[in-house]
Amino acid sequence: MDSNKINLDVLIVGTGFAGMYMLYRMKRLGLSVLAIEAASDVGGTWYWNRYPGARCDVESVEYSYSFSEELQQEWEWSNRYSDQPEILEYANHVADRFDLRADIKFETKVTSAHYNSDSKSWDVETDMGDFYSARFCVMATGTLSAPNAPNFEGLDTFKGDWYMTSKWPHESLDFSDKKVGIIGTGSTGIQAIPVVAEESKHLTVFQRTPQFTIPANNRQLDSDEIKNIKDNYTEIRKKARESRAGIASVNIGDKSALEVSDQERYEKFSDIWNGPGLNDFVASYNDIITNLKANEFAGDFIRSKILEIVEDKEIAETLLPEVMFWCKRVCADTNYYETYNRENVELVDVSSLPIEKILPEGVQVSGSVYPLDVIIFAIGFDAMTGALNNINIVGKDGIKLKEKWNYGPVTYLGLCVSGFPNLFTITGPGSPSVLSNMMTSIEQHVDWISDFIEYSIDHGVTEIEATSDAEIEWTNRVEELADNSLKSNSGCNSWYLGSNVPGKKRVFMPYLGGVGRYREECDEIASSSYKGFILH
Ligand code: NA7
Repeated sequence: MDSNKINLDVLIVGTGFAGMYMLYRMKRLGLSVLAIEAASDVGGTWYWNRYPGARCDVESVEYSYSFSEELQQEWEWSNRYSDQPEILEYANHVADRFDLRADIKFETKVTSAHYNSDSKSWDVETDMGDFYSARFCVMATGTLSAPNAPNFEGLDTFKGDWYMTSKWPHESLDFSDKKVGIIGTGSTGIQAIPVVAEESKHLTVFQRTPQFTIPANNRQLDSDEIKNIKDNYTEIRKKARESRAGIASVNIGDKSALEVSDQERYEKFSDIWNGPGLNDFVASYNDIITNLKANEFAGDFIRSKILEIVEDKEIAETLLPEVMFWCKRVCADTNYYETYNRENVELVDVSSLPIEKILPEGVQVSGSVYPLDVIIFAIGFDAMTGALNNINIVGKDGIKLKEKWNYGPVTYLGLCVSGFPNLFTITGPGSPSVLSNMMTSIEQHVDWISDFIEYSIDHGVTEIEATSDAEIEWTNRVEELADNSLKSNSGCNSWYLGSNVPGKKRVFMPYLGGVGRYREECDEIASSSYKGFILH
């Protein structure tokens, strides 16, 4: 094995937006670096999730790299929220523009990574039989990249075709003469349902938990708007980096929802519903996500919209979310509730009576069979830890990361783990990650990791490791923030808590303090010669 081993300074796992930027930074440092990617091309999430209607719900001008002024000036987004093909085109453009592909090994999965305490490096193996020894290993494996496989009794007997939204085929599919069923009404299902309804003969939606969704109000960007953004990019990016969610365009209200009249609140919610939409809605008042009453106002407004939009009273009632607003990730949609007014769309409530089994001819719920030619599974991901745990990561003294995280992930800053030296996790659990504009958080993590690697090289440091004390203190802080939030305390289930994966320990995984505050904490640690780390 050793004779075939390739030595590297840095090995990166994954080439979504995190891995691509990490690769760019490492190349600029002149290090020997390789990125390993399971897909046949770059793009991560945007490579895999090609389902109809896939679209970003952070505005494209902000869901884009800021590290290159030339790149942000030359790239032209067509829409306020670009669709998956355009975002993937952007990822490809970046790969070409910065000549990244030469240092990426595609169609290869990293299967294991063992820390070698003698060489102070990571021994990494792939499913293609490659062996690498890398001083630093950077996990850019994504936070929503390990899909939950459909585990329904009888699926193997189904006579039609079935697809997972997260592994959508590359060829186009024609549903025009098909009876299609979609299982799952999270962000993915809510984006896919209106489009599949238009493209299919009949659509049956199997809904377990109704979700809150707010119109995306997507539209084309005009040239004046684009010019204005490009002229002001420096300010926009700065504001995003200092904000709570990593988005500059969100205007956080300075009032409590409790201090205004019902009429004023209704008008404000209506304006946001018809205008900026999702992210501004969450930020409309300063206590929507902290005060139960304020939160109820937001939830009640959306419930009233559902009753107003959906013509059939019974269907409307079935669509009303009972959970707290913002407990699950709030979705952004295009014509979602309106879709239930179509004659070819049927809604099946599988909350109290779950899907029993899949038969050759369709799906059975409570003894009734829904005949289908196609089933689409939009049933979510093993979020934040799934992709990391799918790799056999073994640290010092044979500790396995998966076992260390049996009771929930413990990290220092969501970036490093004690017992796993020279290993970094981009947007890992314990960082703002999925609660923010991923681009803002990815760039911040990559910059911080790159600076740390450069520092260690400049200072002759060969091993860096988070201390156990720093890790415990950080993990407790993440937990405290969660304990003080409605998001983890309202009794609802969400993938943030891991409660969508059977057997997964229920722990609120992301850091809730906001990206601005988080960045300050990371910067302070870096400027104090990396407090909380042991450097050898
Ligand atoms: P989500 O948000 O986890 O949604 C998955 C959906 O699938 C959700 O409605 C689930 O219902 C439903 N589900 C899961 N298992 C079943 C079974 N067995 N039967 C019926 N329904 C089921 O995943 P998404 O892909 O939509 O979104 C993930 C994130 O990706 C999104 O938030 C963005 O950040 C991008 P449940 O709510 O668990 O009752």
